[in-house]
Amino acid sequence: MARDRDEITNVRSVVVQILGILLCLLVCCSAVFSAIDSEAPSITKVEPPSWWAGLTVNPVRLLVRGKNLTGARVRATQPAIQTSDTLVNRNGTYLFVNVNINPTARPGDYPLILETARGNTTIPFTIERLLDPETHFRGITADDVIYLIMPDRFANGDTTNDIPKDSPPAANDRNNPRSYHGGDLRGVIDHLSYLKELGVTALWLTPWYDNWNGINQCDKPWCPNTYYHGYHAIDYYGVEDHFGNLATLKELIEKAHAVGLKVIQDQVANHVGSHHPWVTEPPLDDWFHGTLQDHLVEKFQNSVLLSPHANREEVRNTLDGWFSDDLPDMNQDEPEVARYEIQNALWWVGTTGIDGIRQDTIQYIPRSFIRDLSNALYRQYPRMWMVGEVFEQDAAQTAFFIGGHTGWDRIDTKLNSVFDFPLWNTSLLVFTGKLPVRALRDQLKYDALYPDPAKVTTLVNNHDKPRFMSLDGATLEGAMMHTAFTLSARGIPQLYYGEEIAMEGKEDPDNRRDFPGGFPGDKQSAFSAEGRTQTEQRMYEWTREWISLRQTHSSMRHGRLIDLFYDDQSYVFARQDQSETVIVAINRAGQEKQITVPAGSIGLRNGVYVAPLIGTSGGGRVANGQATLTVLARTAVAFAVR
Ligand SMILES: [Ca+2]
Ligand SMILES: [Ca+2]
Ligand SMILES: [Ca+2]
Repeated sequence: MARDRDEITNVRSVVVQILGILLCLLVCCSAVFSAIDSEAPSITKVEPPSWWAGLTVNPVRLLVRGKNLTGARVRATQPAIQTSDTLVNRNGTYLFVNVNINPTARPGDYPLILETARGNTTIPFTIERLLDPETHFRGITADDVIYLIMPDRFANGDTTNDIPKDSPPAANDRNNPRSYHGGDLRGVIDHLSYLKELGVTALWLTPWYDNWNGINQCDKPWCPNTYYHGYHAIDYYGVEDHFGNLATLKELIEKAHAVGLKVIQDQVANHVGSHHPWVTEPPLDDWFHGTLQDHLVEKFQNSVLLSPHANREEVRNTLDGWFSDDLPDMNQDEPEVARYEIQNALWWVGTTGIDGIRQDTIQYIPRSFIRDLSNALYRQYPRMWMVGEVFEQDAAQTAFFIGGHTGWDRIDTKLNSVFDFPLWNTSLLVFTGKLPVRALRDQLKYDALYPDPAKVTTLVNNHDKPRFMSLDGATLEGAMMHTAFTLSARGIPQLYYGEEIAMEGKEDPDNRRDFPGGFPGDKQSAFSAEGRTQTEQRMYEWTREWISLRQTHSSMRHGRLIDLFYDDQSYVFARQDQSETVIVAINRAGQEKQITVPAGSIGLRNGVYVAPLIGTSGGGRVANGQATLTVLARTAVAFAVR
């Protein structure tokens, strides 16, 4: 028995040993297989995901994000496209490849095959149908009146997107002015008729790029906060999930176009958000100016960008520094970055059919890149329009950045328009009683600096500054004169949502309150006359009338601006084109004023009658080359010749 037991024990131990070896083999082999598996290439993002046949930019250069891309080759699966010039970054996490598209290629799917020694994978890529250039990409002119909307704060048309899956409740709290409030693209679609009725012709939406859904906690006064405003992109090709998706965006643009409203996209080529995946894994070492650990911090010494005498260090700080130490600054001097951003701009235009671009913080982008971007846009879309945010009170600086002339650096940015912050600021000061009214004329004389002052974009206000009604010294009459002046001066006027109902709001984010009536549970709706208070209705009607006046008088859109009279309390100017003359008179004084203007100097014959088009002020007959106009207290009047 003992021997038997020993034999059994021996047999058992042999079996156990064999099983052990088998198990070991199995474990080792699966480890080897999984090692091969984990080293196979995989991709998570393709930018751009689509392009067009016959475009001026061909080949298009794809940026592919993934893993294990070292040594990758990329080949096309159909003869209509060819690939070339593959470049993979040091970590094998990003691959660049040119895709040359035969101009006769038909729209459809054109997947590419990516191969390495460890395996292969597919890069999805499609060729899209071109949108009709007659009804898209139409550009913006002085015939337009722009209306700025912050989608999160205008109207909530779809409550199902209010809290995305990965977004904590605190990030979506209407009680926190720095949280998402639920407004979206559907909300804009739902209120197109309101905008149409007001008379505006173009909508500028603050950025719709996908932003981070989380909430920042910090010990600064601006925390907790979110990126509801859209200026901190984590995906240059994505639509913010709080706002909708690409299909909703396309629907908005098509529906806006159908009722005669153009759409302007807010693009941010200067920087991305701090949560962008590039921040920890940049596609190239010089993708940004500096790295998360080591970068310049923007000191906002903006005038060094204008001065030919600035030293290199202060210029680099302003151009390359990270905003608030937080926003990774794109390096457009790296050709791959420049190409990526130009394609991105063209992709949004081609994909959605937008009519214009507002370029954020444009002065912190190299001027040579502004020029290259402008050229690429107009080469493909000749009517396309871009306005740059050069947030300066010095007209020399805003004029330096507009296109149509060459700066001391021998660069013409080709930029269509810049916001006229100098005139806006003067107007705010005048109509809150801090400057004499003649300051308007004194500011306008610097139009000498612009190649074509009619191309600047004038603004009533925007989302970065307190609303008129919350300024020190503000009155409803002041707001009305400010709006009338902005809508009748040269340039392309831009309104800001809520100013037309005299909304209040101090510094950001108070100036971004929800539009009344746009959100579930709102007790009052300013979208209809019945819902507006008396003050709101008065401001709304006034704004609508001045827009209408502008739309029905070509001289107010395209005419020369001619000074007729200016003193501490009043300013009178003509807008005149070949077909007509409109005279605009502003009287800030607390009493009615008789103002005599040199009507003969602008070609008005003796005997004609200058009659008010708006308001109840009195006109006058031209005699001896003069006309005496009666302007009531604290108002603006437009007169035409009868
Ligand atoms: Ca919503
Ligand atoms: Ca998001
Ligand atoms: Ca920059």
